[in-house]
Amino acid sequence: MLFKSCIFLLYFHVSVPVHCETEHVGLASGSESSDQVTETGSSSCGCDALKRDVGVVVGEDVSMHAEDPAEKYSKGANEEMGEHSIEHDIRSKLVLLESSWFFMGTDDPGIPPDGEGPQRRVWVDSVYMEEHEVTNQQFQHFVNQSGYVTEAERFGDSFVFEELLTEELKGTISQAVAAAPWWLPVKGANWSHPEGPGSSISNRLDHPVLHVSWKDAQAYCKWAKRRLPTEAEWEYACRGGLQDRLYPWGNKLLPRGQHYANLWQGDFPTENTGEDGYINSSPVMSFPANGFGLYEMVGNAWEWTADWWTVHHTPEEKRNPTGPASGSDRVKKGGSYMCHKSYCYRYRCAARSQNTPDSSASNLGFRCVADPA
Ligand SMILES: *[C@@H]1O[C@H](CO)[C@@H](O)[C@H](O)[C@H]1NC(C)=O
Ligand SMILES: *[C@@H]1O[C@H](CO)[C@@H](O)[C@H](O)[C@H]1NC(C)=O
Ligand SMILES: [Ca+2]
Ligand SMILES: [Ca+2]
Repeated sequence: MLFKSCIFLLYFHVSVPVHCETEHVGLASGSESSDQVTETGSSSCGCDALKRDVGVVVGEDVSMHAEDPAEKYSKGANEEMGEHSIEHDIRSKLVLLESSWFFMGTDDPGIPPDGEGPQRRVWVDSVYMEEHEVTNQQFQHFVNQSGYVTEAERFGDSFVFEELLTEELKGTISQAVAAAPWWLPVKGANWSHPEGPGSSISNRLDHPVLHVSWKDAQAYCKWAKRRLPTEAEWEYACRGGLQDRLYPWGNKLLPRGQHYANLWQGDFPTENTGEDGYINSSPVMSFPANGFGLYEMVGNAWEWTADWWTVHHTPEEKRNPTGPASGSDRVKKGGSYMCHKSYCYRYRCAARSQNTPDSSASNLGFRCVADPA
């Protein structure tokens, strides 16, 4: 049985389309390993008429550590960037991504209404990318130095996945998102208290910072003398030098039976087996790096990009595209630890989703890039 939900969150007086996802209930057994999904149905938010029939690539199809990623770190760039009077530099190491053409998007979209296609030739200039998602500790360093207050802190709440909350806390929350009851607006949830009052990040300083809005991410990157990646830069980075592959490591979700990303195993949203080792976020660099030496490009935390959201893309080749000049939502990429194929097949490099810039949630973070000096 298939059905679909498009979720609109009421964030103050703004109606925020947070998810527009296909529910696929009653997966045939073995479908998880077949890498095939066919989605049909309709809804009110433009995500109707989903059809998909992706061929499976079998066999070992892994391209990781093609060469030692460490060779790609630019010592020079990392040191140079460190000069900007940021003492005790705990910003992420940067990995050099050489300028190149690559194929962005796909002609075989997993979720067509998301604007994953068409596949198009895109040039990106050389850029340095942080090797992992910005961590709680790094964000804490930024807050300590700058006194920055995040939007979730100013608003007084943020969205938390209900399975992470105690029954006691859940009992105090009446408002929920109709079509996505697993998202609860929790008063006092913020980056340093990810599940609200009583929770803390003290035992997850090396996890991605969460509950940060697009503006918060911008502020961190600016402070770090860096910036958010464009969607094109992010996708080029995700692909790790591979062409036409679903994931940063190839086409097979579980090469040699191994997990290459922190995703969801089990029946969403009620059963999370944590087969990959984590039911929540994981420490950064817990899973193998891609061919460029970048970690968790898919899974763990969704990552904000600089671009405004649109689902319309020209098939013509472009150089350093930056997305539309304006919009209401920003693009996020990579999926999160909450993504399961049955409802959020978005842990692919071509996949994309969006949120209003002031949105924050317990599965959304970011990383920055730096331009060559
Ligand atoms: C930030 O400040 C707090 C309180 O002084 C301190 O406990 C924490 O270690 C600091 N974090 C970083 C990353 O400097
Ligand atoms: C962050 O959340 C904690 C716990 O709910 C709360 O006590 C604190 O005031 C919040 N931070 C800010 C700056 O609002
Ligand atoms: Ca997991
Ligand atoms: Ca990620």
